[in-house]
Order: sequence, then C-alpha cells, then structure tokens
Amino acid sequence: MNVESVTLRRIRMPLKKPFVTHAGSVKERELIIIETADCEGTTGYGEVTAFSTPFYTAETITTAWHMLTDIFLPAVHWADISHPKELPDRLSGFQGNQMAKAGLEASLWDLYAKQKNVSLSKLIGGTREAVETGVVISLTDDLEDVLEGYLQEGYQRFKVKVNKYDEKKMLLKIQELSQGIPLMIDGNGVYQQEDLSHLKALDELHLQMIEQPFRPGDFYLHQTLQKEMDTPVCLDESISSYDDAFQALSMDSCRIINIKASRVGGLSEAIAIHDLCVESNVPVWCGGMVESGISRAHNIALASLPGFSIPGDISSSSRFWERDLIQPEVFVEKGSIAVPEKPGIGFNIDYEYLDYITTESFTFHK
Ligand code: OSB
Ligand code: MG
Repeated sequence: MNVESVTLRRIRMPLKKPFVTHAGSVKERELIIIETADCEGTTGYGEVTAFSTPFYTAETITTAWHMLTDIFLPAVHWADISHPKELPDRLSGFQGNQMAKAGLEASLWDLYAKQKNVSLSKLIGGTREAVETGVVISLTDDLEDVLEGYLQEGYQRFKVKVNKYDEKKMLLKIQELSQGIPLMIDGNGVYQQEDLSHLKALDELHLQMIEQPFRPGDFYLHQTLQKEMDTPVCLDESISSYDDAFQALSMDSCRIINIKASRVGGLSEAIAIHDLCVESNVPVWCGGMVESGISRAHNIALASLPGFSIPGDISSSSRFWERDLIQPEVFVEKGSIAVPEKPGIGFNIDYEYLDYITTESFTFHK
C-alpha cells in the first residue's frame, strides 16, 4: 500500500444538545481523526470513536492516543502492509484497545479503496444501493419535539435509552406518537439477575428487540432471558470479537447482533462477524457511536453488506451536528441513505472545519 505517513488529529466537536444515557452524557464529542497517506499523496481517513470517559467500553480518547502513538504505529512494518486486512494480525500481540485498532484499520480501508479506484462498499462486497436506517432518542430528549422531525425524515426504527423500572410509560407514549414504526430499547447493561421477570413482562409491548440488557461478558444471563422471552435479545457491548459472536450464537444468548466495527477492533473483524451471522441466519444491524461523518461514511459501507437486514443507528449528520466533517453531509430521506459510488468512503473532508476543531496533532513517518 506504500504507506508513507499516518497523521492523528484530536478534535472536539460540539453537539447540538447533550446525548444522555443512564451511564453517561456526551456534550462535546472528542474524537481522533486518522489520515494515512501513501507515497503519491493519496489519503485515507478513519476515526477513533472511543469516548472521553470509559462509560461505554474501557477505552478513552486519551488511552487510544497513547496506544496509537507510542505502541501501534511504531510496531507495524509499514512497508510490508499490502492490504488493510493484514493490520489486525500485526497488532494481534496487543490485547484489547479495539477502537484504537479499528480507527487505524479504517484509514487503511479508505486509502486502499481509493488506490483501487473503487467505493469501499463495492470493495467489501456491499450489495445495497441505499441503507435503511433508524435513530436513537436520548434520555433527556423531549419526545414530541424530536419525534416530529424524525418522522419527517422517515426513520424506520426508533431506539430509546431507558431509565430502569420506568420504561413502560415512555415506550407507550412513543408507540402512541410514532405511527407503528418498530421500537426497541437499549439497556446498556443496566439490568441484573433480579430483573429477569421485569424484563420478561416487557414482552407485552411487542418491542422489535431489547439491546444489551445485562453487563458485557454475561452470556449466561442473556441466554436465560432469551429462553424465557419472545422479544429478541440483541447484543452490543458483549460482542468485542468474532469469538464473542460465535459464543453468543452457540449459546443462543441473542437472536440479533449489533455490529460496530469500532467495538470489534476493525472492519475485517466486523465482516467476519457479519459472515458468521449470515451463515447462522441471524440478522445484524450497524450500531452508532455519536460519530462524525467520517465514521458514519464507514458505517454506510459496512451496512451495505447483505446481512444488514435491520435498520441501524446511522442517522443524518444533522441528528448531532450543526456542521459535520464531510461534504456532502449524510442525509436521510424516506428512512434511507444512498450508498456513495465514489472511491473510498465517497465523501470529501471539510478540511477547514477539521483544522478549526483540532486541539492536537501528531504525524508518524514510516
Ligand atoms: O449503546 O449503542 C450504544 C451511543 C453512545 C454510546 C453507546 C451507544 C450509543 C448509541 C448510538 O445508542 C447513538 C448513535 O450514534 O446514533
Ligand atoms: Mg447499544
């Protein structure tokens, strides 16, 4: 791939309004944008979607910066890398830190697709011209206010963050306002063993699924719930690798998987999980990380694979941002986003805005 340099930019993007879950609130989104350049000056972009604090997974933007600058970038023999899928193997001696690894791999995928003059979607075997999508309602959003706009954009599924034991009122209100659009909740691991019967009682709401009710790592409790519940269980935080997905499906701990390339350590691992789920007849959807357009563009390519048969969390740029980092911005119409046909991720970088929100940068030369 002739990688010459890798530039990291730490950025701060102001959100229109805070994104709130029971575990944490994001007011300003810190991210790391990674630019990989080859010897001809072609550039690829990726994004590290860890948060400023470890409320979702253990990584943070600061730990990812450290891993990349001090450990991962110097450890790779860049001259030997001929395809992005070789990166995970070169970094396999280092435990965890999936989001740092995934951001770097993403920048290589965009670069490689541009070198081959093909869209990232086509490169990985995407079959969709448009991806169907849903949107997430955060805990403090005013329901009437946000639902009206989301209904106009045609989102095909609503997902809500919940307050434990106070879910039902909110869900009934959304169902009343949302014209039969599928509805699901995301527990982010807030429930415990004593909540099994409480969760089972949610069957009466006919939710599309319930995402990550128990803590990551607890395949047993998810299995127990799925045995007793008609509503499909979907795993998010529990799946940080192909092996986790294999375990979850073998144990029937879930019937749906939310795939985030960042959570599983990169696009190669995400594709492997997708392929396993297709073989096992388990539908998947693409999760979101309150990310910039760069990561959103990668998600669109991933979600164009055939197994992504459920609308994901890929909202329009305007869901979170006054101004996004890409041109054109991501636009949802009738609940779908067109998959770009241009090379790589298929969006241009808004360099002026990127410079404006950069707080620190670092360039590694091979
Ligand atoms: O659990 O899917 C999650 C946002 C931050 C942290 C964790 C999660 C989320 C979301 C996705 O629900 C929000 C989005 O990007 O649309
Ligand atoms: Mg989730």
